[in-house]
Order: sequence, then structure tokens, then C-alpha cells
Amino acid sequence: MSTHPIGDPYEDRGNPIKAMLRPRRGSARYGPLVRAYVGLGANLGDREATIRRAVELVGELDGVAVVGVSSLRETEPWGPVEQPRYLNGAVAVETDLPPRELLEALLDVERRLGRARDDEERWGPRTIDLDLLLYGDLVLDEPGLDVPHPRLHERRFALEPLAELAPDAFVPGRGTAAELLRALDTPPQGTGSRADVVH
Ligand code: A4P
Ligand code: MG
Repeated sequence: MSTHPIGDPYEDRGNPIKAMLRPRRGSARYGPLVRAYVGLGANLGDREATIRRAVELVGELDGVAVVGVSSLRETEPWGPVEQPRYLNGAVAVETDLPPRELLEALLDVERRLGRARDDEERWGPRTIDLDLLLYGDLVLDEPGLDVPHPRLHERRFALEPLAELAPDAFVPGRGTAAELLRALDTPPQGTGSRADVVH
């Protein structure tokens, strides 16, 4: 039961997560909190150290509190580029940043960790990659900002840590993280033979 009536100007006092948040610059008080999930990936350099540092930096962002960190796992590289194995994980955050500000802040963390996008090929190796997987139940398809992350539902390396943090996290239009993960394990029905899947 809520201890505060809606609109209570002192509601922030009773919310431990809001108490963790540093207010974002220029905003007099907190906006509504949204639960978001951020995917982490690295396959160059000291992958674990870079990911751990990324989690720290995300937690230090104004208007962002890290409320869950998944385990890290080694994964086979996904996509057309031959490259080293990745270390992948995810964090749950509570934030009062609007989605574009959150993504900008995440891309800034990548830059601070030495990622230079200009030298990279698409889906190629990287020191650190932060993907905004989910932002509440928001669906956005704008230049430079797609939420949910457009390939989340087909990527085990993103779904596994997400399902570890929140099996019921809902990917709008697709299903829960746990359901999507199960679907990856289930061979497609009625399209060609099982041999297509095995070999
Ligand atoms: N952008 C738009 N929406 C988003 C969002 N929700 N999250 C824009 C993050 N970025 C978003 O990002 C390109 C641009 O997408 C950003 O500048 C941002 O404005 P990027 O990270 O350089 O992406 P990309 O590599 O061109 O494509 P994509 O599909 O994001 O690739 P990934 O996921 O970054 O792929 N295999 C394994 N096992 N593990 C991995 O982590 N990662 C990749 C890289 C390939 N294979 C992998 C892994
Ligand atoms: Mg990315």
C-alpha cells in the first residue's frame, strides 16, 4: 500500500531508489522513474575490467541508479564478422532521464571507456558496447533511437542476462524475456527439416 497520496510533494522521501538518484542537471525535482535494461558487451582488451567500469560509470550518471547486475558470460560472436568471443551481461536501472538522454549518456560512457566508433565496422569487435534494450514498455522507432533494441528478441547474448535479471521483463510486441529465450531453443515448426537446424 502506498504511504503517500498521489501528488504528495514529499513522495521522494519514502522512495529508497529516488534517494539514490542524483538529480539530473537542470531539473528541480525528479521525474517519474522508469525501469530500463542496458546490455553490456566487450570483445577487445580486458573485457571484464571494462564492463565492470562501465557498470560503475552508469551508476554514477545523473538521474540513473543501477538496481541489478547480471552475471557475465562468454558468448560466441554473433553476426557476419569474424572476431574474438564476447563477454556479455546486462544491468537494470531506474532512471528519470527520458530515453534519448539515457542513450546519449550511455554512448558517452562508451566514449569515456575509449570506444572510437569511427574506426569500427558494423557488428565488428569493440572495447565496450552499451545497448539500451528496454525502456519501460516504450516503443520508439526514431532516427538514432530504437526501443526495444531492434535485435534483442533474436540474440541469446542479450536475452540471457536480461532473463536472469527479470524473466518477466516484457519486450513489447514480442513477449517476456524468458519466453523469447525459450523460443530460441525451439526449432521452427513446419519450415523444412530438422536437419536444417542440426547441421
Ligand atoms: N541506437 C539506436 N537505438 C539504440 C539502442 N536501443 N541502443 C543507435 C543502442 N544504440 C542504439 O550502435 C549504432 C547506433 O545505434 C548508436 O550510435 C545509436 O545511436 P552500435 O552499438 O555501434 O551498433 P552496431 O554495431 O552498428 O549495431 P547493433 O545492432 O547495435 O550491434 P550491436 O548489438 O552493438 O552488435 N556477439 C556477441 N556474442 N555479443 C555481442 O555483444 N555485439 C555485436 C555488436 C556483434 N556481435 C556480438 C555482440
Ligand atoms: Mg550496440
